[in-house]
Amino acid sequence: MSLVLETCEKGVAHLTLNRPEALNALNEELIKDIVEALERHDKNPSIGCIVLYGTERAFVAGADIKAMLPKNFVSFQEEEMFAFEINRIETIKTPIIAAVAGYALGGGCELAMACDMIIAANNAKFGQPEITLATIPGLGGSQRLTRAVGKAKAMDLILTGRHMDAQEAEKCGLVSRIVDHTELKSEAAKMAETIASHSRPAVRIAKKAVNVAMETTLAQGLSTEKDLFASTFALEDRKEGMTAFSEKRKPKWKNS
Ligand code: DAK
Repeated sequence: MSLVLETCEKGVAHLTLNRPEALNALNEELIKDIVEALERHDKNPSIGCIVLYGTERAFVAGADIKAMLPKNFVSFQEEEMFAFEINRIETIKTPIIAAVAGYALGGGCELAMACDMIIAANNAKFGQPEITLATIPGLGGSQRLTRAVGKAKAMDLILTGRHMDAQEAEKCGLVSRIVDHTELKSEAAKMAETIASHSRPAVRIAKKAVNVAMETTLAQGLSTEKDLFASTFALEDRKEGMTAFSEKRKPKWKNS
């Protein structure tokens, strides 16, 4: 049985991580199920956005420490553990929202950051506490957190191992918005449905454009944006969007 529960509604795939007894700690099975579900929904033309949820107590409390305990230096040289799977999330073209309540620590914070945006419940706690285990972030935390919040805050979090609350996470730009924990699901669904209501290929191009900004120089990014912008003019939907505006009606997307 999968450790990810799935429902689909109004063009949105809702994926709920279901290993509550270990606060959704990531093991091989859970991460495999997450990536398999993401890749399957990414190929489904009726899905325009994906939301990842945990429980109210924990989004994900990190990689499974008990499963990592027997590993040694050679294990990590010879096997990827699930670093490979986390990197596969980067290849998903459909936008992914991490809807975080409770703990998003270590690999959990890294999983949320591998998504396209994070919406946080007011009880969310983020952190990279690996230093308290005498190790360091290994699923992108030292890189993605630093890009998201800057060097000073990333150093503070990674070297102290402290948890950061939702307010601080929003203030430093890690999360896009905070909602009451009772409204996390409905607010995430609303946000996802809005994204899914737009032209699917235009959304994918917009996601690509923003991601380029994280990887390149301003000059190269602006040049890529120019090309991507021009590419939207090859879409039937672009013509429909501008025609519908001129005719004061709602656009009818063909997603082509
Ligand atoms: N792993 C395994 N079990 C965990 C867990 C984790 N990360 N977090 C919680 N649990 C389990 C607890 O052991 C406990 O299980 P039982 O004792 O009931 O069997 C249950 O979940 C409830 O946890 P607590 O009793 O501790 O609950 P509290 O409310 O008191 O505390 C807490 C919640 C989240 C503050 C606490 O559980 C905690 O500090 N958890 C550990 C957080 C942490 O250190 N996370 C970072 C882990 S290191 C890589 C791959 C992966 C990684 C790196 C590299 N490569 C492939 C290169 C990732 C590393 C990490 O994420």
